[in-house]
Amino acid sequence: MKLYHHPLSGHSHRACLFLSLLGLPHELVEVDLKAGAHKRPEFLKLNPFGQVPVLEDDGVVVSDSNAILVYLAKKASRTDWLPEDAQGSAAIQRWLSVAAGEVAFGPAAARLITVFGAKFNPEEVIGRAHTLLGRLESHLADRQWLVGAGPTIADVAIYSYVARAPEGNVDLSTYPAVDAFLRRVESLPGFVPFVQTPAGLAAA
Ligand SMILES: N[C@@H](CCC(=O)N[C@@H](CS)C(=O)NCC(=O)O)C(=O)O
Repeated sequence: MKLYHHPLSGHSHRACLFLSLLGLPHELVEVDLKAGAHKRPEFLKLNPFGQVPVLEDDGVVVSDSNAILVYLAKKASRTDWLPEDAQGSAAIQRWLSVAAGEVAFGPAAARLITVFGAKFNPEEVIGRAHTLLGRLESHLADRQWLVGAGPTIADVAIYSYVARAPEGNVDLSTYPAVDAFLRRVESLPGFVPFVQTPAGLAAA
C-alpha cells in the first residue's frame, strides 16, 4: 500500500497512525503541498479534490482520511476497530462526522492559522475548539474510549488534531479526561506520533 501524505497534515497522520496500529506494511509518499504538488494533474487524477491523504492499494484508490480508516479496517477484517452491527457502526460514524466537522472547523482550523498562515478568525475557531473539547471532556469522563470498551477508528479519527490543538493556541490544560484519552491512544502498540510544530502555545 502507498499513502500519499504530508507530515504536518493531521488528516494524513490519522491514516498513517491507523496503518501503523494495524501493522500493515506501507510506503509513505510525501506530497509537497508548499510547491502545489497536490494541484498538479498527476495528483488530481488520484484525488480530484486535490487533498492529502490518498491511499493506493493494488489499483484501488481511496481519498479522504476517514474513508481510508473505514477501508483499512474492512480490508483487514478488524471488526474490533470498526464494528459491523447497526448500533456500533452508527456510533463510529457519529465520531467520524465530528472529525470531519467540529474537529476540522475547530482545532484543525486554529492550527492552520499558526502553522500555515490561514486567514481564519482566531477567536471564532478557538471558541469552536473549546466547545468541542468541553463535549469530549464530558463524554470521556466515565469511559476510556469514544465508542465501546476498546479503541476504534473513532479514536484514531479524533486523536491527531486534538493532540496538537495547543499549536493553534487551544489550551488543553482544563480537560483532564481528554488528556488521559490522548495518553491512552499514545500507549497503543504501533502508535506513531504526529510531528510537533513549535507554534502557538507549543512555541518554545
Ligand atoms: N476531508 C479530507 C480533508 C483533507 C484535507 O483537508 N487535507 C489538507 C491537508 S491537512 C489538504 O490537502 N489541503 C490542501 C487543499 O485543500 O488545497 C480528509 O479527511 O482527508
